[in-house]
Amino acid sequence: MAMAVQVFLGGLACIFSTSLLFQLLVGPCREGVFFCSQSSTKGPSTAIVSERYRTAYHLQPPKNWINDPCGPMYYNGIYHEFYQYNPDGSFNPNTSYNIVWGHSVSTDLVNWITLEPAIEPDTPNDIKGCWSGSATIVSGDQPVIIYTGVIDIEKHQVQNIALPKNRSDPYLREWTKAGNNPVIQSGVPGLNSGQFRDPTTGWIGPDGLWRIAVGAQLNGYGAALLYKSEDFLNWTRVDHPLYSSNASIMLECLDFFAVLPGSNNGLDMSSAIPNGAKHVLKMGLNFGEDVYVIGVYDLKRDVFVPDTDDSRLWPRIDYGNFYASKTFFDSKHGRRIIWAWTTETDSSSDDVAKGWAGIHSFPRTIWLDSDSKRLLQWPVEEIESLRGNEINHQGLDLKMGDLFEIEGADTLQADIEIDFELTSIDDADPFDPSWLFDAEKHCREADASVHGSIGPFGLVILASDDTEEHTVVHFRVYKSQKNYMILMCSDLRRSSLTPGLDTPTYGGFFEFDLEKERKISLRTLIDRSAVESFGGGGRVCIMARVYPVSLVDDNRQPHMYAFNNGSATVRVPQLRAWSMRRAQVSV
Ligand code: DQQ
Repeated sequence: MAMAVQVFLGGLACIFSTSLLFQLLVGPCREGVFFCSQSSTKGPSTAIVSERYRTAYHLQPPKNWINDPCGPMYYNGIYHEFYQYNPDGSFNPNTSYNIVWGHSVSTDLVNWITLEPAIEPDTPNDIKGCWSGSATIVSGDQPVIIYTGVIDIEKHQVQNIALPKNRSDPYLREWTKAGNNPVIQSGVPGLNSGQFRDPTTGWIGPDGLWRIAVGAQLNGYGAALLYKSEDFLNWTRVDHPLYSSNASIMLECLDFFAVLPGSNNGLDMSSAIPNGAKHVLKMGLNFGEDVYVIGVYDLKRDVFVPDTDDSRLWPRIDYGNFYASKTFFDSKHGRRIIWAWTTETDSSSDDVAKGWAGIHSFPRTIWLDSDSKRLLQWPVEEIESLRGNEINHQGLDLKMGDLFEIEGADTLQADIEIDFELTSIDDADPFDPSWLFDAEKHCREADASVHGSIGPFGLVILASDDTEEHTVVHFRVYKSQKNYMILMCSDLRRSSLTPGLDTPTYGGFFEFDLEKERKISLRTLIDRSAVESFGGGGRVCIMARVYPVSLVDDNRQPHMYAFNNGSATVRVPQLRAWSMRRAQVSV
């Protein structure tokens, strides 16, 4: 390939283009590639314990361990986010039985005030831990939390209610547990009382009664048990589950909500749901995968009927490090918002040394595509208040092997929006439907260094000067029988030279009508150790955690590039990148 090296100077688009440089940046370590250092001995083992990795605009409390988001709600002008929190340190409190509901409040979903924990294990109904749950605003003005209490060291579980002590406190700082707790006990034939948790937000059924679902293991399978109540305090079980599946032995952190195809207005589950709405059941499968199923809520039978029962084809809410997600209806803006827990991918001793572990993904608006096949997600627009100086490029042509350095933004804290326009789609490689069952494998095998007809193209971010460390987010385009299939990957295998980190390759496919729309968009939020990407307008989302040694060792800015390594030239009609200011996430 011809050697050409270009840089962006004084507003002129200049592009690096050498096969060697290209391989150096995006290829995984391969034998015989002289610059590729497989060994990770360069990085000090304590490299992770650095303030440089602490995120600047993703929610986390000042210190300690957090996991699942719990009971998010908007009430009287304030957003509330509760979360599983370990008051004793930055380790997983699973065996110390002391997990509480941490509490943060915000007026804009960007800046947060950390309050005292809202619910702590101090009654026989939750003495071994206050686990996940939800908030419902009953009768328009009464917030009610329903959560799982762990009652003994065997981790038997019951469901409890907590109410604000003083509704006129704008922050709802103190919560009182209901006198009739537990409001729901296990006691169901075939139910494993050690796998019975995470009650959903309530919704009103056709008979005017409240309903909630509780995740469970029933007769060895995952089930969403259904309960009804007139007053939200006294609950009776409906004799059949809302849904059950053998896709997992347990359904964790259920979420059930209605959506209108093609409309990004959210629907309030406490009100009547308009005709034409679909329902979504979000389930945590196999203790680590958040999948969703679109379907119909059959009001007569009071069951959820999924559009497909084939669990192998259920899409993930996010194909990366993203679990225990929870949505809520934001009545201020009439939208539905989702967020999730994102783990650290270092060791637990590193977490103890850092003094913090776990963040929440940035809040995203979530809605249903017009064809009712896919949920779309996009960071809430309030994020734009953090945008600082902007870099803007137009009309770049990326030929095979081209790398375009994006300079001038803070590459450690950035928001990048880039469109890739396909000049020709005739030569797309054929799609093999079996790839749908393991997109990650496909991302590993056909990584960014492997030429394709259309793609790979995307971003190389958090790259060290010598490029030995870098993270790649990229697309490949395939032609299927009916349409085009786009693979989106987030490849972390070279994200850090520190040994012992979990550095997977994440991936997901989405269908896209390239005949109609030739542009595939990529938005990536870089927040130090968090890389949160939205492909195809939010059809596939991938959250990732990375800890490049070079950030700590050199204390300098990493590099960021747009690239193309497919035969077809890809146009970039528009590339915008903003430096992101630090939010006040833990005041
Ligand atoms: N985390 C909570 C459980 C939930 C799990 C305990 C999911 O309620 O099922 O911290 O991460």
